[in-house]
Amino acid sequence: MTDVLTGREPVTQERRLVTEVPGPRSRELLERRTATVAAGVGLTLPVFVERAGGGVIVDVDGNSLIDMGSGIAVVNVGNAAPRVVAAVQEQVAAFTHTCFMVTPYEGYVAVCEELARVTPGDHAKKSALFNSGAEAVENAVKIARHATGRQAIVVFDHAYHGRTNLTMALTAKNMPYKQGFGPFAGEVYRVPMSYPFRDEAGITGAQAARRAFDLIESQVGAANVAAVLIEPVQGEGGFVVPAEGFLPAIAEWCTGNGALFIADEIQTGFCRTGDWFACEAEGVVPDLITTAKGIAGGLPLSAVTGRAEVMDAVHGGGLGGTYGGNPVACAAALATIQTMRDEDLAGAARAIEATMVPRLRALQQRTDVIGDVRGRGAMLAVELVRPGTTEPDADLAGRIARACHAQGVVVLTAGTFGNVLCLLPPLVIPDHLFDEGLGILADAFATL
Ligand code: PLZ
Repeated sequence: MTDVLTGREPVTQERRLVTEVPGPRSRELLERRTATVAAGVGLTLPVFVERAGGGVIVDVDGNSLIDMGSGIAVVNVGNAAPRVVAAVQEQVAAFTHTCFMVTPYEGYVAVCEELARVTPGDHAKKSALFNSGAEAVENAVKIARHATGRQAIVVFDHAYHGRTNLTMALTAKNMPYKQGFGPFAGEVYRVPMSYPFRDEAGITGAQAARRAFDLIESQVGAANVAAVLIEPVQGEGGFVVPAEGFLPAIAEWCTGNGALFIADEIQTGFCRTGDWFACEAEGVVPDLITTAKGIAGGLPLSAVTGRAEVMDAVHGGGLGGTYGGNPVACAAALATIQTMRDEDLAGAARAIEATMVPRLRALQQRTDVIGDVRGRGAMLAVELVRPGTTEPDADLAGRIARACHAQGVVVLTAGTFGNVLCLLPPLVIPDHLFDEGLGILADAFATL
């Protein structure tokens, strides 16, 4: 049946392989890609996409794959979600760009109003819109430095904040993100993360936070800290969920020391972890929050939202960019947020966790290579190790991922050691698809 909003046939919600993966047309396109696209641009699975919707990606050979990646936590509402498509079509036909700093438009303002409503805390908030996650993080740092008159930014082991010069400095992992790209920006200080699977047994969140404060206080000086920047659940670092109490302790330390607490919710935000934002799980209210990815159903948009007085500390003209808050991306964001609200996608993420975690734990019981099962909502992962140790096994993670890909299930890998298999399905994925996807993942463990 055609969709009333888009006039298109919805993508059939099934896994169906009609060629090997990748098929002949994808292989042809891969050859063209290799000849013309810079080698530095990474590639997880060389399947070229023709259509996508719900929990399915259809490739140019007619294969239908189960999407367990959401384009790295972006299409939380599903790919080409009908309301997003309709909103984009209407906006793109009305006007595509004016530059909000030249002649403004309502969509940008409405997105900032929505951000004030959905982000944690009931204080007065303001926002500024940008294009990419990295750009939002850079601007959060600019705002924090300006508002506090301080320079030091504290970040964590395993952190990922982007690939621009400042955000490379904020990102922990060298390969592939930083190798050969220096010199990096200064006044960035790294402290240990709470990583329950790899920390000494029994260390509490508060103790892990104290370990970080001791370093900050002795090596940076609390009075020099503009902001502590953290992903409440780390993304590219391997879906690391800090021990309970860690985030509240950091937020409290910031308040006590005149530093700002910046939550990078670019990957965790917009219902992914079962709340609008991951900070909510422990009642943490960040001073500034960066968002992107899930905000606009696949269109490029990002934001910094924060305490009005902090955001307004920057002089007029100090923030901006040609495309930031593009009207088409804003229309997509408004439709995305409304869809999340109407369809209770935070609840959908919690339901995914409730089904998936017991199955992943059962899988862990049947094999000796899964060291840890973790995550929250529809942001779940297994960390692979050599049997009987905590020694990372990146090679196995790669083999399992490739086995899933060959069977038409798109899974991702992450982690400082490259040994974490990640599941990030669209929140609208039908139960039967992620059930089938998990079955294929389990088979891969049984055969490898
Ligand atoms: N902060 C927490 O997860 C992007 C990176 C993919 P951009 N993560 C996916 C890759 O290999 O480049 C991310 C994130 C967190 C910031 C970012 C950066 O967002 O939109 O990719 O710039």
